Amino acid sequence: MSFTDIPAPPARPNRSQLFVPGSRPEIFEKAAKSAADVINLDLEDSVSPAEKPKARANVIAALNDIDWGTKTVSVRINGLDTHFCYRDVVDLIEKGGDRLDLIMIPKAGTGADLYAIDMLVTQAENAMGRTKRIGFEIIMETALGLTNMKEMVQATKRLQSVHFGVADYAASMGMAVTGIGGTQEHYGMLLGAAGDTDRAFHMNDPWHYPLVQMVAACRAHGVLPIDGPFGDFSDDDAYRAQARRAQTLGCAGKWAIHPKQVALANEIFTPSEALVGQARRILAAMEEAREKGMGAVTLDGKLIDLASIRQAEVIIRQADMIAG
Ligand code: 1VU
Ligand code: GLV
Ligand code: MG
Repeated sequence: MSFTDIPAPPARPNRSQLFVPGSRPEIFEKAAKSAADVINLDLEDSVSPAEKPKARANVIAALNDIDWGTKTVSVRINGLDTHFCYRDVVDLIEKGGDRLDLIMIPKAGTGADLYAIDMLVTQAENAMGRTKRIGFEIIMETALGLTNMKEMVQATKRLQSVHFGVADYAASMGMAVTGIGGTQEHYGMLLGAAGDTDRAFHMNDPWHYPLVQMVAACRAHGVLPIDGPFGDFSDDDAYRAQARRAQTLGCAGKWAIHPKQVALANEIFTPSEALVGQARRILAAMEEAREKGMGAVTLDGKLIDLASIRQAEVIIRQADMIAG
């Protein structure tokens, strides 16, 4: 290990993060009763500009009046390039009571963006005598944000999670894409040679690179990496596929932009019994190996060694944390 300490990420489940437009207060209770780990009351892109003040008032009322149980409650504020932003922060803290856990900063581009919101939040918290400190989430969803990931994850101790905002990312990168996440049929390579018949088309994943950049920056600094939205909520199989690959790459959860996606995210980001069982077998086999003075042994015909312990512990820690 490096001599540099890596803090542990927040020990709370973030498998499913259900988004609710702030302009639809009639569905807030449904969100509160859902099985989502985190609720995002949105003031940004699901709310039209004319509705922003009303949505802000709805969200403040919901923070005060609705029983959110043990859920983590987050509000996505408007971006730093809008005049809605400062008012969102100030009103949430001055009028929203103590229930709010997190503020999500969209389109974060530099460490200074987080610094600016931190300053505003700190002033408002101090003025209100708020003792429960608000955590931050940011969305990596611009070319600038991608290139400044390393700086952003170190910008404030308030940061708890980074989210991959695939829709705005595509726009910011100038990608010729209309859907929100998912397979992009033109992003691939033609196999074989000119003149071959039936040349196979090898599909690639256009989201792989930013996702891995995000996961690495997060995991190096004790921040949770979360995969963002998948727009086609009628396609459960495609959602599962996207979520599974995000989990395989190290993400701790994924957004749900419709309530039916909550169960899918919880299913995928809860380690299966089979996986937990295998992790426990590895730990038992390695304990036996240790007693015999060995660091590398064979389990099911495959090598396991001290690194296998660390892999198994990741899975068991996650399962234990979810079991509560
Ligand atoms: O069966 P019921 O009538 O009792 O309930 C409906 C509906 O009210 C409810 N529902 C929700 N409940 C909680 N949270 C939600 N987000 C939510 N959405 C719907 O579920 C029942 C079935 O609903 P539906 O299939 O009739 O869906 P609707 O036509 O009402 O709404 C569909 C959309 C996609 C518009 C809605 O789910 C929604 O607004 N989702 C969140 C959108 C959002 O927050 N976007 C921002 C994050 S994504 C981003 O920024 C970039 C892409
Ligand atoms: C989320 O905000 C996105 O742009 O995908
Ligand atoms: Mg966005």
